[in-house]
Amino acid sequence: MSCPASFSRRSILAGAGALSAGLLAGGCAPRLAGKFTAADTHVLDYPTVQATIRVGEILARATNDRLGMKMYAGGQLGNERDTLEITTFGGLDFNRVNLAPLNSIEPLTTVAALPFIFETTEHMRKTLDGPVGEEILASLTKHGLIGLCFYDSGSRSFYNTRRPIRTPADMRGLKLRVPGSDLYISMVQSLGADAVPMPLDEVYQSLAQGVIDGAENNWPSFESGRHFEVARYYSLTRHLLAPEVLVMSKRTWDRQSARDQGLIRAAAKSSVPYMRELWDAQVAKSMKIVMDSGVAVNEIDPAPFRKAMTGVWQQYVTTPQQRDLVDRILAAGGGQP
Ligand code: GTR
Repeated sequence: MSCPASFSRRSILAGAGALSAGLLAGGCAPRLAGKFTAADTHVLDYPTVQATIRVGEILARATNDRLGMKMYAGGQLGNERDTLEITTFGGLDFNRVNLAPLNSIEPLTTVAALPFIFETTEHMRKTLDGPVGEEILASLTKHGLIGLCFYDSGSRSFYNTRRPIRTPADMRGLKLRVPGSDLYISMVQSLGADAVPMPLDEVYQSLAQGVIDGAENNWPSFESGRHFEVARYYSLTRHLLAPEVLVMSKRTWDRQSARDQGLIRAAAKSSVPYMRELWDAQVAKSMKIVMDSGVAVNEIDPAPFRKAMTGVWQQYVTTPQQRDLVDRILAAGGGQP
């Protein structure tokens, strides 16, 4: 399987991460016989990476090594938008991404990325483990992706180099990085800040050089990207509990036997509790590293943030199917946001 030439060129032009010359030439991950390829933007010991590797291990065990997986971690194959495109074309088999890059591809994914839609982690887990989650995963099929499972991503909050954020007024004039998603841009703008879409791997440098004042992310990403070394204010808005998602290329999927498809789905599902265990431990570890470094962490009153962001819901929830999902998520959490 090879990637279309036009895609390779685009990846190269986009400077797709730290690809080796060989990978760049082909635009795809090299394949080992019988092994699937997988990509993740995070470093090897990050929970999403470890959980995806676990999927490969389960498959290898179940098939006596007939199936398996080679993981390209740390954004080796490019940022999430690039690797998603590669996955769609079948140049990559598995890809673990955040929902953000999928927002512009599939409107149903925006529902789980609405600010303050999930009350708690339990609410998020319960909803996405059930029919709502399955519907969102299934909506990816028409885009050439098989949605296998959701992984935790904790809650995202704002950090910056300038000041603690206590009310939306404190955000005015700040240049804040967001992932490349219109929804994220609108969220940040609704709070009065300037949104700067940018791949994750450019954030540290941009913070250090003052190109941006801050960003928003969960504890593990704030810590593992070393952003906390530069952005010394972390304000716990917890505006998003949007999950991560593990997808497979539909092209690869269609080549598997029904039995192997069943094994793949089961392996992905069984990696979820493992991921959550790793995730909870990682949040505690990252929180300690950040706190010990002396970052000023503050709680906020979420009410004015929720209020300022209601327009975002109106803007992005536009179809009956989205409204239905929103209603079911809210009902599972006990009512209105
Ligand atoms: C992280 C997430 C990544 C990526 C990143 C970002 O929390 O795990 O997949 O989306 O955020 O902000 O780009």
